[in-house]
Amino acid sequence: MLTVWGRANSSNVKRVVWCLEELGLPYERIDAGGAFGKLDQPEYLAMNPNGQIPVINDDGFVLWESNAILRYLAAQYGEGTLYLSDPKQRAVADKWMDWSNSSFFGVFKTLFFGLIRTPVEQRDNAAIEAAQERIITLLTMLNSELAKQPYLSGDSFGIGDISFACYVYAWFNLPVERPSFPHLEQWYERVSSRRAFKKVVALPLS
Ligand SMILES: N[C@@H](CCC(=O)N[C@@H](CS)C(=O)NCC(=O)O)C(=O)O
Repeated sequence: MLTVWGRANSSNVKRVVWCLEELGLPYERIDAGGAFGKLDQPEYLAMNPNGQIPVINDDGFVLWESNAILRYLAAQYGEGTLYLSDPKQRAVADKWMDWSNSSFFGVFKTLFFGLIRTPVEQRDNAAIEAAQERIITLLTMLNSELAKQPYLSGDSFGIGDISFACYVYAWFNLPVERPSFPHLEQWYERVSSRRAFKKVVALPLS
């Protein structure tokens, strides 16, 4: 059976588990990271020398980096559904997956870690405000893009949506002011109404 290592409340682990649920694949998830530790243990580092979650082992095939895992799972088990075979259509999802990890999370982490993991007296409020401003600029751009296509994977739901929606869940649950983004909100309504999202993603932030 396929095994996933990583605590349930990590956005990057949620991506992978959500994908497995969408594909209907049996899997076992083993807690690691955060309070569960293990990431510096030799057995763990032998699987992922980068010392982070998630990692999967699919019948002896070990893989880390959450977006690479999504691409593998979707190509191996969801060809034509979660990941399309046409290179141009596939590239649409790929673009948003890369954007979510680089442009978006590169800034969002300041907001998330600042507001959720840092005690009030230790917060860098100027950095948090600057990150909030930049995230609004990025989401304004994304909102315009979602006026042109229903999903980040193109015409239908796919791994581009799974990858980004875990961060958007966090955004909608942070104690920040949120301007109205109608197209983003409609997309979020579509993806968050999925059974697997409710089961895997909708957990308290920590
Ligand atoms: N680019 C990596 C990032 C992995 C990452 O940052 N993982 C975090 C959790 S989301 C981690 O391992 N943190 C240490 C911990 O949870 O103890 C991926 O997408 O898999």
